[in-house]
Order: sequence, then C-alpha cells, then structure tokens
Amino acid sequence: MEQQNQMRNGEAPLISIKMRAAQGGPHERGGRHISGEERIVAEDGVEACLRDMLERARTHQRGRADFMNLKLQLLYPAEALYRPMLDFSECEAHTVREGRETARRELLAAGVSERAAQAGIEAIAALPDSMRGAMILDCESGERLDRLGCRGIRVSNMDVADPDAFRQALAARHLCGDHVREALVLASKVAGGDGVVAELCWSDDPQYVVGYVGSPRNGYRRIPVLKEKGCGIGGRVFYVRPGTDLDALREYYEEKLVFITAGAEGYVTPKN
Ligand code: PML
Ligand code: MG
Repeated sequence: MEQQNQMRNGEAPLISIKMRAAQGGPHERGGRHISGEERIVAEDGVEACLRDMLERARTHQRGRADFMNLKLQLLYPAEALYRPMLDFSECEAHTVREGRETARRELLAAGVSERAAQAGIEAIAALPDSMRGAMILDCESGERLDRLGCRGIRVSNMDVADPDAFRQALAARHLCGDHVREALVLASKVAGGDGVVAELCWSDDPQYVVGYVGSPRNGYRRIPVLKEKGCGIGGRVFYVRPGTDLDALREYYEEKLVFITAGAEGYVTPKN
C-alpha cells in the first residue's frame, strides 16, 4: 500500500483488520464460530497484528479453526467519533447462581425491568451455541426486537484511541489480557448508542467464566462468574428503550468508526 497516495487532507489512513475464524467451514455455511477480533492499526503495525491474530485463531480454547476470513480496509481518523472508556468496577460473586443474581440486580440498577433482566439472562443461558452478534431486547417488556436470528447485531469498527494510555489505565486497575481489553472497548461503544440502557455479557470461551453488565448509568460492572467452567456458550444482550430507532443503532454499531479514550483527552460523554 502506497501510503503517500492514500493521504487525505494531509492525514495518513489507518488500517482496520478484522478476523473471524470458524470450524467446519465458513460461518455463513454453518461453520461453528471459534473467534473474532478486530484492530485498527497504523500501516507499520499490520504484520505484527496479523501474526497475533493467526496465532490466536490457531490456539483458541473454543477449538482449532479450519476457516479464517481476514479483511483489511483503509480508514481515516477524521471520520471517527471518540467515546470514553466506561468506568470500571468489580462485583463479588463466587458461584454461577450468585453471579446471575448479581447480574439481575445490576441490570435493575441500570434501568432494566425485572422481567427484561430475567429474560436476558435466560436468553443467553438457553443459546444452543454462541452467536457472533448480540440480541436486542426491549428494556421494559424483555421482548427480543432484532430479527437477526443467530447472527445478532454486531459491534465493529472500533479500537482504543491510544494503546499505551489504555494499557496503563487497565494496569492501574490490575487488569491485563485480551478479554477485558476487548470487552471494555466494545462495552464503551455499546453504551454510547442512542436508546441503550444496558448490556449483559458473558464469555463464550470455555475456561473464561467472567462477564459484565455495562451501562451509561453505572459503567462496566464486572462479574467474576456467570457460567460453569468448561461451558463454551456465552453471548450478549443489549437492552434498549421502547421506540429506539434500531436501524440507526445498527448503523452506529456496525459502521461508525469509534475510538475509545482512556485518558483525559477527546472525551465525549455518552448521550444517554
Ligand atoms: C469474551 O471475551 O468472550 C467476553 C469477555 C467478558 C468479560 C471480560 C472481563 O471483564 O474480563
Ligand atoms: Mg470468545
């Protein structure tokens, strides 16, 4: 790629790299989802990023991928929105039962009804296998609003604004690792969506039992255990207010380029 030729208004492009890996063929032909990852890097970071992604898909806890799709695309930072990283705090839970009860309480505190909180927990627990995207639920009735079946709504085109500042912000909270970094970036973009009240997530990686409730009101509330070890099923539910424009929300989640800031600069408070 000739960067000189790609400059726009004196601005060098960044490269978005998206990877999705499956077992038994491509996702769209019934392959089982193994892992997905996304980074936005400067041009000189592409090779290192690709190496990391290949390694991750080859050694994933969900199994060895036999299909991988890689997509590289130029992006211009001037087109991006900046959103702050959600405030991070940890809840206490020692068993799955305690974890799910905590999730229910956190959802209520975030503005979700009792009925909808229960419906979201049950919806993830009842999945036959992990979805690549999220289910959208009405925060009052608990009814599923998207018609995207096991595809769900995806959240894409996002990364940290400044990797070093983000790493330091995590280290200051004694956090490290890909799971929490990626989840915080995603949850911060999700909470900035118009009409969004809360998100519930737990991991689909068999050895990783952690999850969280994210919300504009209370930030990222990490819950140490939400499923049994060895279980490879997890997922995400996004709760929205009745009347939310789902097409606009989907466009923001899937298309809009968003950088998450962990330092003091570039902060834009989520609108909710
Ligand atoms: C996932 O990576 O599958 C979701 C991880 C959610 C919890 C991340 C954390 O706070 O450690
Ligand atoms: Mg996973």
